[in-house]
Amino acid sequence: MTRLFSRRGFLTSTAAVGAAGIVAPRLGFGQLAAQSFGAPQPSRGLCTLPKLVVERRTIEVNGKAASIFGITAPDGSSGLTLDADQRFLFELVNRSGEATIVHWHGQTPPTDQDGVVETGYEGPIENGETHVYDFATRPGTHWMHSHFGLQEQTLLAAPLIIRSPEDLALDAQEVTVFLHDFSFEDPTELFRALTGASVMAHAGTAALANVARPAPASLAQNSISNPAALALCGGGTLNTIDYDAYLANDRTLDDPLVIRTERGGRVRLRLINGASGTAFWIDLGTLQGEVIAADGNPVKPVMGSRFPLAQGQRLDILVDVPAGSVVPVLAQREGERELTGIVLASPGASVAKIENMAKEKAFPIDLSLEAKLEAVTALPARKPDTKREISLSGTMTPFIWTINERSWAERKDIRMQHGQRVIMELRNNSLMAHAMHLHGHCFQVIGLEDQPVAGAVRDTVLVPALGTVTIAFDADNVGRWLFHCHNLWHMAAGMMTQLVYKYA
Ligand SMILES: [Cu+2]
Repeated sequence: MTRLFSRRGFLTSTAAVGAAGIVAPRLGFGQLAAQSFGAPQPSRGLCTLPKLVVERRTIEVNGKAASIFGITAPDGSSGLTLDADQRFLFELVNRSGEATIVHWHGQTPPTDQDGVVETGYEGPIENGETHVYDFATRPGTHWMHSHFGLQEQTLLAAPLIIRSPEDLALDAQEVTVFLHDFSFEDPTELFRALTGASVMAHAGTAALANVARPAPASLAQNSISNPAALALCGGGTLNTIDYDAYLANDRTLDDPLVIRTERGGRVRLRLINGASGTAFWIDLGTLQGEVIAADGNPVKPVMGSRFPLAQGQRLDILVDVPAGSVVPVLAQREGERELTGIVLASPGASVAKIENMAKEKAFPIDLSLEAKLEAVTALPARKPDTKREISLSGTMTPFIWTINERSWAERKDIRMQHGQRVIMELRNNSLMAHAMHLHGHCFQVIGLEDQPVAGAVRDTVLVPALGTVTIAFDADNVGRWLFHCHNLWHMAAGMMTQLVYKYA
């Protein structure tokens, strides 16, 4: 685990490719698409490309072996770190034993390299097959995860860090914290307990919604007494599933990752909520941290010690660990007491055991931080060309979640024109919060409830139960783009649609 986020290996391997004078093939997108849909490909010289490998691995959770997925970088580490001047040029190799597709969350590639099957550009990568990806990177703290079936729940997910020249100049030790929720139950069983639906083995996540039927009352009753008990909280519902563990960099607080501080104790935390069904409060205890980026995009600094982080979101936080001290960086499950996290420790400081339960239950995550965030680089000022109202709805029983009253299977595409400034008012009519993620674009948060704001530029925003959040973006990346809730269970039960625009 100490090599988890090492980046040297990759830099060395790309340097070696360059030094040997081997020129990687630059495929046109037509070629890429053709290759994507074909039978298993012969190597055709692509062996010169660095490989990202999707495979199974085993970790220990609560003292038991757990078989999960992973995405392994060329240097053998989990996850990937690139410098901003490097293209994302990889052969994605599927050795997982089943079909998959991997989405580059936070990147804005051409639409046919987004790593999803639902928009129709790419087919699934069958076991043993590869896809090649080649696009300019967007700097920041991002991640990559399966967009296929329920694989994300089984940790087919990893950090994807792109370091800008400013990051490299910042004199701080970089520590990536990748949060997840874990269950020993098969995700298809968890989903069946929620919906009463069977799950097709070979399907994009959205296709699961095709088989999600309203659960008969008896099934809904059963699901509540199922080991995957539904956690009901107050009038609304906070957590869909009670997990067996909450992980930070694959570990629980029984045996957390301990990072010894360098450079006078200045640390840049790159926090990623890769959990499928859990939102967290990041808790720095008595220490004050400085938020400097949201979803990889710089924000004007905001000080604090407790920060909400919805599914799919990222926060970069600068902290100064005083000499001789130990600072747990904790993540508390919203509405509950469970904790996970890592430990920052000064050299020589002794690390005591950390409780894995907070003294008190956390509140639901909210917009308290969002309201303070302000983009360093806002969208250029211009008049909007079109405004859309988007309604988010759904219920636990039956377990069906919709956008504009339609599930993915029955969706009406949201159509716009290339070059438009688009405003979307996201109105949550349901009693659960939704972490809404737009593929292929960054949007700016411009309204929280009735308040106009000049908020963060990001790709995933929390819309609280019965709340309204307004976002603006420029339709500058032609194609078909998914827009969905990043609670995997909501997405699988229909909460996804598609934005569509062509070249004018
Ligand atoms: Cu949702």
